[in-house]
Amino acid sequence: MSFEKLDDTMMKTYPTKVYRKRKKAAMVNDPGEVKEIQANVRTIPGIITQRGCTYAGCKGVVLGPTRDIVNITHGPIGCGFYSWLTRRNQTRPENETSENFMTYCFSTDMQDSNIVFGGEKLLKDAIQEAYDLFHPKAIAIFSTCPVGLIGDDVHAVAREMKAQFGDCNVFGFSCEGYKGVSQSAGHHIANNQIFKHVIGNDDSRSDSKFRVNLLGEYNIGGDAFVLEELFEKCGIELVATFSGNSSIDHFANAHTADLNLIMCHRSINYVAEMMEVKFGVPWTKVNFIGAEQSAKSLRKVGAYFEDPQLISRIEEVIAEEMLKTDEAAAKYRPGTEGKTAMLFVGGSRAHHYQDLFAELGMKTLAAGYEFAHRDDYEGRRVLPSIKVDADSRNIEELHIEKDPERYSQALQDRKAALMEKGMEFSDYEGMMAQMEKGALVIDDISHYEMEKLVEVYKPDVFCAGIKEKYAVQKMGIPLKQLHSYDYGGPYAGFDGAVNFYKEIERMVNTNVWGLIKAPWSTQSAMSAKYARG
Ligand code: CFM
Ligand code: HCA
Repeated sequence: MSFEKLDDTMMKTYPTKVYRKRKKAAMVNDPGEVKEIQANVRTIPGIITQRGCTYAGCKGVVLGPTRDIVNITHGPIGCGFYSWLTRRNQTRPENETSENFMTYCFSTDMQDSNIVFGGEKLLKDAIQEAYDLFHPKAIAIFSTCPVGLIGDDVHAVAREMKAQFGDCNVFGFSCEGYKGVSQSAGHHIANNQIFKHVIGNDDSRSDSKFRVNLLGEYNIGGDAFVLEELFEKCGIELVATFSGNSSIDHFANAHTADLNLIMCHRSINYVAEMMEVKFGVPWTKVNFIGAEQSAKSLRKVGAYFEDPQLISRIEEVIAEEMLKTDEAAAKYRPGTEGKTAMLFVGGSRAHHYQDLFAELGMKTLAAGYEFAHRDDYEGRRVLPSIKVDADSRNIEELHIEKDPERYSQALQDRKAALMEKGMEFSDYEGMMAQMEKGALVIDDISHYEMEKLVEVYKPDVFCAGIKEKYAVQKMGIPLKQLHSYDYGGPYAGFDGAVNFYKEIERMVNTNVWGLIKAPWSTQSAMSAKYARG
């Protein structure tokens, strides 16, 4: 199938204006000549997108997995309810008496009268109630769309309550769902506030030699548990994970770590950059999805510390773990070799999981992100802004168009500082450079485009989320959720790779979905009836 043909079937049926816009977001990949792709722009109204909202990115994604912050959603109950553990982020409190609020859904449950007369009083009462009931170390407030529209000042409320309690950190997030174009704006807001209110509050540090943070690992299906064990085996101390299996205490002294390892760059690069500017902690990207990538990432840590003992311990661990993954790959590969996959997920898994499919001998025909930025695709730093230390907890952002001189000076300083530490300024691998020539790359794919892709290419497995799952399965193709992992996982690290191989081999060899025929595909009367509504 040529792309022209696909273009005809998939896009040309759009109205001209829509076609012109969508065409910029879809292309045939050439790893040798990575082209500019349209990303992080507003979804065209009327199109069914996979995307979520800013509130989801802030509350659900970045802060949600922390067990001992009482996370209060200020808004109508649905926002709190639908972001309540649906992401399958897991946690393990230190002991039976340790706090874990993740099983609760805290919300102010705004009513019409609060919209009309204001919701600040309601919010104060909710914060007071949470404090009286739990005496938590911290309470976070998350604004939903109506809060922004009526203008409740959640930050003023937070300051007032914090001063009143004296022993509880209270802070707010202006993460109204409509801000920005996707979840991505919510990540940024979350990163800024956690940096401003928490990171750096505790300077204590252990005397272990290799201290790292893992950023952008949210412990979906237990991924972080696997990585914690792996790091421990290698003798590497994990100071904080942002924010899988995490506690606010870990965040508070994260700045004492020697190195930041970034797993999901899209959601947390802001924290990494701010920690680099403010506390001098360098960062590098890692990928613990797939056996090869896990080994490569561990070696990267060894190389950074330049410690012969650590390096040889890491090699021992890799050799031991690889025995398991090689054996499993040999077992499952006969059932997966030559099969095809498509991956359309948020901002990093649509890239990372391609490595696992490659280990199964499977080809990725098409992939794309919901809300990633150009750098995630193109692999080069597209730096719209640079963060500099403004001598306070607020890191200042310089924008190239607003302040070109200071921007270029800051850029030079950043490059020089990194080179001094022996690190590259563009230590980066984007999705496109690693995908095959001829594969399709599509940003913010629409539901309609997805259906067309499935119709034309008939992949053996489609990877996406809950909104896509049943539509794709009704077309006879199995769908693996790469957000929640359905009910499976963990898939990270070596143990995770073994789980994934097994699961995918089972799915691509199950023909049950192909046996399903929707009644309207064979009975025209039925289709007419549904069309009438
Ligand atoms: Fe990063 Fe994530 Fe992802 Fe993401 Fe998400 Fe997620 Fe995802 Mo769902 S932080 S970008 S905003 S890896 S929640 S754990 S699965 S879309 S690809
Ligand atoms: C979100 C959370 C989500 C949604 C998953 C899905 C997640 O961004 O709103 O669409 O199935 O991973 O839980 O990405």
